[in-house]
Amino acid sequence: MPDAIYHFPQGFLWGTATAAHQVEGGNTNNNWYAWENAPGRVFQGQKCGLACDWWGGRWKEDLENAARDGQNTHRLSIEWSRIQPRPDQWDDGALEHYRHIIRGAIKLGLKPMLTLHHFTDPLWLYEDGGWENDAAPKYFAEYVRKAVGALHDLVDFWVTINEPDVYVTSGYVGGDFPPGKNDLGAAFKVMRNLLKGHAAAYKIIHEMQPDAQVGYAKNYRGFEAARAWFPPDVWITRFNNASYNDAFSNALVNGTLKFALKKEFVPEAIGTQDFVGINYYTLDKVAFKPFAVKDVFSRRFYPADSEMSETGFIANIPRGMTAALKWAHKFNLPIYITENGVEDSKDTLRPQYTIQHLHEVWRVANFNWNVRGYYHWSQVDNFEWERAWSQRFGLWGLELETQRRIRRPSVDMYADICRQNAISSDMVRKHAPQIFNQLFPS
Ligand code: IFM
Repeated sequence: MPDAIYHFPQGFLWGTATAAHQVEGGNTNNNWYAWENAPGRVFQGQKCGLACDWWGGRWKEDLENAARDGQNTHRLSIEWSRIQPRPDQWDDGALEHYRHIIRGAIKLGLKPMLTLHHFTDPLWLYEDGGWENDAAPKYFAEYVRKAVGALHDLVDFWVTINEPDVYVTSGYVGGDFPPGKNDLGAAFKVMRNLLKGHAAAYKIIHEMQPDAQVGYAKNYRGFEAARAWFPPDVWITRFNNASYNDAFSNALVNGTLKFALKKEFVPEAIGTQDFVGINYYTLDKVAFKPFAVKDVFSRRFYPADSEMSETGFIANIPRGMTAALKWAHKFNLPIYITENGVEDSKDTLRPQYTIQHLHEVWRVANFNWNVRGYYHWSQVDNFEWERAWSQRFGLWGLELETQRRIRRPSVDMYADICRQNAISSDMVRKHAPQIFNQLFPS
């Protein structure tokens, strides 16, 4: 009998999240394939290649592991470029293949949460201006109608678009994602078109499935003023929050998109989310930086003395999870943590990171905030976009050359939590003893 136990609400969903391009492999028909094959775009010229070979059938091994280890849901995505390889061509075989995978997940007891767009676009759309093209929301709506039409007897839990904020800032401001631009005008246009695409998808899904649960996955980045006593830092922190964290979600409430110093009314977006999906990883301190127009007058950095992930990408700051939940709570809708995790090939930080973040989730759930599920990113190491294979986010490791799955200690840590729907003192003693006193003060 453990000394103490933090229970999660009954019926809580426990899963992992993946995305089509990152795990499937073998797709040469989307913008990321083109990006990887352009010189200097991806870490050391690495390729997605076979990825985790889900398209070849290894989804089964990963989902069987997930189910055996106590998970009851899985968030996966489908790949637009496979379903609509050309503007005038649909591939029913690809849809049938997805039906096969989703049926497999359900059979294993994993409720599917299905993402319709996770960063990748078909090459034909990319070559026709991508989401800068004002026809993109209409094309997306056609794809959604086709895909949801084929899958709605199996799925009723949908994410329309994954992290529109990352898609836009990485592709049109920072330049790390295709098309590698630095153009605020284009960034605004793309954000607005993604918003229109989301709204159209929401309506199409509800036409077919009135009771469906539909949302989008928001990349919530924590921002804290570097000097809380210094008004310019406080002001620029608010500005970062408003443009990065609030823009898309506020437009779903009031229809007004305020982003990249522009504003537009998109009335069809009003009321188009049934839950708030949060992807939370880390938090920045923000200081006012005069004259830095390109950096929106901000210097962002991790708090001094933060515990850092393997390549320095993520600082372990669990209080940012609380900030994300507080932000989500104000929408008065069910909340799902649609992603959370850390890159850590040696699995030295992951057990502690995961338990600390889940402890924050537990805390608000016990104030009766409506948090209903948690998806760890990710089940198995996968292709990490421009950082390729240099970052390992899996509970399970992946040996690329052989496709062998490598069991990390975190597999048992997460399985214990999922099976018991709780974090107990015994679990913390076993998997992350260094935080025992912090979690269970005597
Ligand atoms: O791998 C990504 C995922 O595709 C979107 N959210 C963040 C993850 C880790 O960087």
